[in-house]
Amino acid sequence: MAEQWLILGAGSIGGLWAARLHQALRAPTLLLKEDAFADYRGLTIDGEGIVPVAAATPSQLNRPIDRLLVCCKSYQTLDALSPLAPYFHNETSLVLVQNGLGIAEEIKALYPRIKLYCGTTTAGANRLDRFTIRPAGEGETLIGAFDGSVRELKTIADSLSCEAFPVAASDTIQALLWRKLAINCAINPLTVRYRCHNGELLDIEAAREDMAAICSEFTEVSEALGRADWVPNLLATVTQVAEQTGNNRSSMLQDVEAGQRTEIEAITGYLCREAKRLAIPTPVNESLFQEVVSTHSPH
Ligand code: KPL
Repeated sequence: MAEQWLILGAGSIGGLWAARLHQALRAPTLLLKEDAFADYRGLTIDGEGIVPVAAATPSQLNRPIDRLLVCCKSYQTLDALSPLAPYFHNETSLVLVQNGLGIAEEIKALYPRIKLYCGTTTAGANRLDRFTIRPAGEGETLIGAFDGSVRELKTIADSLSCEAFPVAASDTIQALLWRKLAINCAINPLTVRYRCHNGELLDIEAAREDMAAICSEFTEVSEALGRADWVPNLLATVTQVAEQTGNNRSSMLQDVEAGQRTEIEAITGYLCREAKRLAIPTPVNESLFQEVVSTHSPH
């Protein structure tokens, strides 16, 4: 059935999304590695019980992939896609929803035939253990076409949308992803440097100074790329997000505390690579990148 989605990445968002689509009778299938598949008995949604989303390993697939939702971490994506590539065809739609930027370009270069969409979500969820997810507040999930073509965008967004996990089509997705990148650059690595909740950054003078410097470096790169109007008044926006998510520990701080690899390469690293290409100095972002990579990213 063309409507069915394969979902790669059973983390907090991918798992919650899969469970909601299953409950809405859309019959998604989780793609799991062999070891995870052996232990899999369904997803548990905290407070609701087990949701028996179907699962398969890439080696069990043996059929063309029509629709693939990718929610894994940026640094896992290319390796996770390679065993699936033999099943891609001209009509394969791939929707990428993850923190950071840069992976979509790599996917498009490796698999130019597929139809690529990108998304961003503010839906909240925490993973309690491998297959247990605690929903943490409804959010907005938006999806747009990677190359700007919108021919089937609405059909794709509708097929991923259900009452408990609403998804809408966006024709400004590149601007939204750029703005999200800016917010993540200005909050996530600082919560690692100062080991604090998002809101506490605003109470620490040195952190406030760093935040202002990150925003001004980000704005300079945005201007050089002709994207200044995607991030107007960036410091005010970041301050507001830090206040609104004041009690959160950022995803990067959570990764560091769990001893897991962070997404710094796709967040601050992406900005620094763009800045280098444009010969724009970004010393504050650069120092945070080095700090998080060297101290906290096991490879
Ligand atoms: O997206 C986030 C993250 O932690 O990755 C923010 C917006 C900083 C909220 O915690």
